[in-house]
Formats: sequence, structure tokens, C-alpha cells
Amino acid sequence: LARTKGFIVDDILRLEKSMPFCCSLTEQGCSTPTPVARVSQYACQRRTTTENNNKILTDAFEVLAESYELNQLEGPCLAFRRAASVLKSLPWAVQCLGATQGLPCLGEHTKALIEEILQYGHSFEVEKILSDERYQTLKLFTSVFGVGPKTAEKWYRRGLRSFSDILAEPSIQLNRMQQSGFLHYGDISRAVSKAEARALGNIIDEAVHAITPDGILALTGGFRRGKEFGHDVDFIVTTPEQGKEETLLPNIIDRLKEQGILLYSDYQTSTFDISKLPSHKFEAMDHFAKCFLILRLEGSLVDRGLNSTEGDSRGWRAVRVDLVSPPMERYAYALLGWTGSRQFERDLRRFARLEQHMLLDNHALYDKTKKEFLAATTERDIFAHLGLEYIEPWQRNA
Ligand code: DCT
Ligand code: MG
Repeated sequence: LARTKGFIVDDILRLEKSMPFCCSLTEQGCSTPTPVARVSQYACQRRTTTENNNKILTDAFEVLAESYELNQLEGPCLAFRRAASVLKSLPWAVQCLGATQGLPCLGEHTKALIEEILQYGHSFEVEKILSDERYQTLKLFTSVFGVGPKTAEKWYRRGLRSFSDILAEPSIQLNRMQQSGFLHYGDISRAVSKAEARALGNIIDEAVHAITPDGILALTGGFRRGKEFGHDVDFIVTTPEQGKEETLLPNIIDRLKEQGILLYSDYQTSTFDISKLPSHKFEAMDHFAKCFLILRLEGSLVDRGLNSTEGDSRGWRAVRVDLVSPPMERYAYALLGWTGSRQFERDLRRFARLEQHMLLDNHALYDKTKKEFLAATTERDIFAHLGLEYIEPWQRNA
């Protein structure tokens, strides 16, 4: 098969050289419905809805990206994520390799995969990864809340292959997060629906306004981008009263505890200090106060019921919820950062740095030429500072 693949790729590349656009390789013919010159290498200059016309290809790329991520190889992981992101933005389905000509972020490896999948319906390399014991085990371990690639790797090297292996190993000390991860595994490894996200929004909204009537709550993450399902529900909570946002999260957590619905809470106090920016390296995780929660959600609060497995008669499920609490004057930056997608955020920062000589993170935008921070009260302000057309949240599913 590997040889066949090589032959096909070489063949296509030869064909490509002789024909700038594709090409009648398939019966129905094949052309590029949109001029590909218009597709930017930056996700923040593309509009990507939840409708993915190239799922068969992007799913394959994401398996490779994940495999590299589990092996802690950041470069190739990002290359495949970028390639997947470009294909997700296309308003048409790729039907032949020639149609990808001129698209950014597609290298030799991704093009070979596209060709193989278009021809056979699947990729030999992807199938091999999916059936690989190491990949399967690392993926299983990292699916537990609180277990990252490093811990998964450590357990794998010690010969552990299943949850029962881990739980039976006396020398393994699970931290509190991992203990909750195992305890609620069945629930929190199942997707959260939009209706469940709405019900949780009502619970948090009630808590915020009971604490401070002028409190502000915003849904962020995948649900703000219009996704039907997510792995958690992300919210921003704040208040216009300066400094009061510091006590907001502890108060919300207390209230949820009193209501008997707090199953797990990891509260991280704010380490945000504007005077230290931008001397600090702009990093991935922000410095706002935040908490990672597991909440008990009653089915009676959810329109059309819980997303639960058949035969589950408990009437409730555990759900992962993240709350972040920036000071009000940082709200627009926090909202933009927490809305995602991760790929969209990566490219916003890359675009700012490489194209505008600016530094962007979840707290601020710094103009290195003018040597000043740029104020913003809305996401539109930030796009304008960056010289970008505004992209709606539902178009940020890069
Ligand atoms: N985020 C961030 N810094 C991080 C991690 C995430 O700014 N270190 C942002 C980007 C996306 C957003 O927070 C929410 O993160 P997730 O919940 O992981 O992503 P999601 O898009 O909401 O995906 P899902 O629907 O699976 O929850
Ligand atoms: Mg989320």
C-alpha cells in the first residue's frame, strides 16, 4: 500500500505540474469553486462555521495532529491542525487534489493523505495510528480530567494499559482533580448538549445576580460559536464595580456548594498584574481568577432532558464547567480569548505578532511600534486595532 500511495502521489504531482487547475480525474469533473487565492493562511482572516464540508479529511488530519500531540511533538501537530483548519473553512468539498492547489498550509504529507483518502475512502497511515496500542492507551488516559500527555506517557511506560491497571497500582497517587476525573468519568466524557449548557447558564446567572445585581455573565467557548455539543461549558463572569470581581468566584462557589450541586472545584486566584505586561512572555493560560468545576445538573432543569446513556435512571449528570472572572476593563480581551476556537486564537496572536508587530493575549493588545497598550471595550475594537475584518463568533470555528 505504501508503494501504491507513493505512486499515486508522484503521479498527481506530475499531473499538477502540467495542469494549473484540476483536471478531469473523476467522472464528474473537478474544479475549484472558489478562487483559492482568497484563502488566507491565518484562521482569523477566514470565516469558519460549524458546517464542515471536508470532515472525512479533517478527521484524518486531526488523528495525526493528536498522535503528534500525545508524543509531545508540537511542530508537526500544529502543521496538521493548520491544514485541518484551512479545509474546515472551505464552502465546498475537496474532490480532487488539484482543487487544493494554491491553498495555504498544505504540505507534501497532507496532500498525500488527501489523495489517499479521496481514492480509497480512508488512509492507511491513519488506520495504523488508530489501531496502535500506544496511541489508544495515551488517548484513553488523557481522556480523564486532570491527565495530560506527560502523565499518560509516564503511566504507559510503567506498563499500565487500562483504568483498572491505574486504579490497582498502589504506588500511583492520583491528585484531587484526577480522582474526580475517574469518579465522574462516565458523565464528563459524554458530550454536553446546548440545552444542558443553557440550563447551567441559568444556574450561574441566578448565582451571579444573587451576589451582585449588576453582575455580568457571558457564555463563551464552543457554545458561543454555535456548537451543538461541547466537552464543557465556559462562562465569563464579572462586575462593573472595580475589584469586586475578585470575590465573585469564591461567592459563586459557596452558593453552588450550599445548593448541593458542587461536585468538584479548583479555584485559581488572579495573578493578573497590568504593570508587569508586556515584559512577561505572552503565554497560553491567562492570569485571571478562574475555576474549573464539576456540577451536578438535574434533568428536570434541561429542556427535553439530559444527554444521558440509555438505562440511566439517576435523573442527573455531572458536567464540567469553567468560569473565568476578568476585571471589567479586560472584558473584551477575555471574551475574545475564551471564545476560541484554539486555532482561531493561535492565529489571531500569530497575525498580531507577524503582520502588525503587536502582542495579543487574553488580557491585552500591545503595539510594539507605538509602545502602548490599545484599549478595547468590545471585540470589534480589537479586530479594528488589528486591521482585521470583524469575524462573528459563529464564524470562528477554525
Ligand atoms: N483557551 C485559552 N487558553 C487556554 C485554553 C483555552 O484561552 N489555555 C480558550 C480557547 C477556547 C476556550 O478557551 C474554551 O476552551 P475549551 O473549552 O477547551 O474549548 P471549546 O472550544 O469550548 O471546546 P469544547 O466545545 O470541546 O468545550
Ligand atoms: Mg468549552
